[in-house]
Amino acid sequence: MGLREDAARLRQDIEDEQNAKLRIALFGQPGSGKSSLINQIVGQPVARTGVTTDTTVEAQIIAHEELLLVDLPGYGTSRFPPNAWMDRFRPEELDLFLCVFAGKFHEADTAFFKELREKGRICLFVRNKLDDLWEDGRTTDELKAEIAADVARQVGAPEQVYFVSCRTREGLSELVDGIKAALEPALQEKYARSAKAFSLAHLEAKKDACEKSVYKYAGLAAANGLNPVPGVNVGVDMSIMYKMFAEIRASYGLTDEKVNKLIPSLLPLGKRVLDYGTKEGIMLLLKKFAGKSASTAVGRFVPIVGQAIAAAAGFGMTVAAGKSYLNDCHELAERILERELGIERQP
Ligand SMILES: Nc1nc2c(ncn2[C@@H]2O[C@H](COP(=O)(O)OP(=O)(O)OP(=O)(O)O)[C@@H](O)[C@H]2O)c(=O)[nH]1
Ligand SMILES: [Mg+2]
Repeated sequence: MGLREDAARLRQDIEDEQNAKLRIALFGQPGSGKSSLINQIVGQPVARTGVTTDTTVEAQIIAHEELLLVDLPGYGTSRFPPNAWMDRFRPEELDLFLCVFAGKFHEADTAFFKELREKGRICLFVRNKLDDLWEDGRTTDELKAEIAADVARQVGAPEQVYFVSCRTREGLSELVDGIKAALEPALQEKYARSAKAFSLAHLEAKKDACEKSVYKYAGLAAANGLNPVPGVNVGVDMSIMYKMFAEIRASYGLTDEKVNKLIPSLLPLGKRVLDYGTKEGIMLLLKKFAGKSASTAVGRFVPIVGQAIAAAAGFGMTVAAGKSYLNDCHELAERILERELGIERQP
């Protein structure tokens, strides 16, 4: 296949990937913390939370990167008797469900869970407000075991229950890993790219998933290279490079606001991430890597980008620029997470 065909296929591939969102739905009793959990998964305050319940009647859909988080209204309430509810929400169009509860576990949730399982859907139980779990004279482990046994009894089989606290962030790393493990590989990559990392292992998975995108975008930018990079005799599609850089930054949650609030020792790296994310910055990086041929590491990506693109003049340069930016974003995110986790770094 020629360059033109490779580029058309790659463009379609990127487009399809972007359109195929990972859909995660949350259901459970009012006030159990569904909206708070959405904010934790995304790593930004995207959903409205509060002590008063505005009894949601419509599903609220929150889009974040490659994720669609669906905040479902109460199932089994008078307004939504179970059948009408099922007709309306088409669970088969959703990839994964989280049954969120706090305090007492409700039978309506079990009924919905069972129906989801019958339809072959993935559903995980999340006991939120772990920080509130307390009873005089009993240990937290005893209380957890009791809750898990209650869930198992109602469902009719042992079920893993994820105990989390949106307040202390305890258990969120395990939940995020559990969600990822339950998904098929292509969706795992989406999840790794879009969800906030609570562990260094997740951050590594994020890097791997982003790297794959870098090759795709770099390939397309090189194949579409109409605008010559000044001083370099190679054209690169700058709008594609710009999109790639913005997506990498977003995947690591490195918003301008977050970067500008960094502690002084991380600020230089933060500024680099912002500066190289501009059109001028990207141009500088491209020039820096001009003449760089695609390295041997490209090998496993050739089937993805195609032979013609892998051999294109600007490909080595666009890949190197993208990877350099990915490394910067990764390093910054790693330093931020290490601080959050209280890990000391040797100077
Ligand atoms: N202590 C504690 N409070 C929490 C936790 N998670 C959420 N909350 C609080 O619980 C209240 C309800 O949280 P929301 O996230 O709005 O709950 P929701 O399930 O979306 O509620 P509705 O949309 O009304 O159904 C808010 O005041 C939150 O701050 C937690 O882990 N621990
Ligand atoms: Mg809510």
